[in-house]
Amino acid sequence: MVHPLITQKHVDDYQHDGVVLIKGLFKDHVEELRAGVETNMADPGPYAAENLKEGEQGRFFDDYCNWTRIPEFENVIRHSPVAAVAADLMQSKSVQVFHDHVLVKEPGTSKPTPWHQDGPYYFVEGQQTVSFWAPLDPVTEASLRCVAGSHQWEKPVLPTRWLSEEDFYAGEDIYMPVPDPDAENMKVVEWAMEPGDAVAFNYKILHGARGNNAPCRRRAFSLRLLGDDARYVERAGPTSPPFPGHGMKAGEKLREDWFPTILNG
Ligand SMILES: O=C(O)CCC(=O)C(=O)O
Repeated sequence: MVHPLITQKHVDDYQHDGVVLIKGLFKDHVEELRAGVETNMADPGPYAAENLKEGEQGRFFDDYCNWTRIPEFENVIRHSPVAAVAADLMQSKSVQVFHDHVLVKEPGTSKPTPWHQDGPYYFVEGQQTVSFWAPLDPVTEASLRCVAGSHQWEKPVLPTRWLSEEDFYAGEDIYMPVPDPDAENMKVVEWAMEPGDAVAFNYKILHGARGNNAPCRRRAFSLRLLGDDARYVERAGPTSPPFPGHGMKAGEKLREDWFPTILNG
């Protein structure tokens, strides 16, 4: 039996395509998440970034790894259906928190979010991973766009810096160049979404988003969770997020005191 918010088809599609829409995942927590985003923007953490170059219109704010200091985020992580749904989708007994990410595009921000896979920026690898991207405003144009099946690609996609567009791990040649899914006729999935809906996607899924030319804000809360087989890996340089001083070694499970298990069934 899967969680009542989803069906077996969600699980099968997640395994096959690496991405599914979950209607209403955070429907009872929208106001709480909005309050958390307001706190986050009023009091940004050390990793907060503004992602527009001089002269670009609008505002594209992002920040991550704040859930331990923003009670609304912690409450949603621990007390919404997200852990149970994550376990079903990943086919995992355990669910561990990796981190949260807030991404806000104010109205009139035409800058797209570049195509990227999250996995290559992270210091963790595994088949059982899931990221939930949840808009806190109705969204059509600036919804998340994902390339179905890209979690099965043989080579990871080269990670780049969003603002400067530099390579993240300069000189590494294990990566494939960033493709252009629209020009290359890839199967891009995207949905018009209501606040509280979530796109669930594997860390290896190639994804991006258009700019927000709509008259309302596009606030999004993203939550990254891990399953049974996730292990720490070394990268060729500092990762994003960096988690300085983590002290983990290749092949270890992520340390429980920083990345707690929120479900173990
Ligand atoms: O919100 C966006 O524009 C992009 C989100 C994203 O890349 C993510 O949640 O991993």
